[in-house]
Amino acid sequence: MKKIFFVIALLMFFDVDVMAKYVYPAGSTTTTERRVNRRIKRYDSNEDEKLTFEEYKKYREPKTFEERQLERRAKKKGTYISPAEAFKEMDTDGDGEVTREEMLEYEKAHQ
Ligand SMILES: [Ca+2]
Ligand SMILES: [Ca+2]
Repeated sequence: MKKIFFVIALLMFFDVDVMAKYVYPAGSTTTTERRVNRRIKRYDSNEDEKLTFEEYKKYREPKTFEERQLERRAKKKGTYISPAEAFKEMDTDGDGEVTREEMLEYEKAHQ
């Protein structure tokens, strides 16, 4: 039993997303919020807590082989949503920037 807690603690330390898969139920608010927060923190280059389209595009660029494959597969299946489409849908007040709340709403709607 002790071992399990140790593993969970390790996962918490290294990767919230990995932990989210095993500890939190899929699609729980906590997981989504963490993911959105982390994404904004990482790609918000001018640190105003909002993402412009330019900043969002950097997030959407596939960075690994797996991501490129997923993107290709989605395009084939017709489930691919372009960065421009997603951004437009997320930016509900249409001010050209996506806030944490706007992104969170979008993520919740697309789970
Ligand atoms: Ca920004
Ligand atoms: Ca907005």
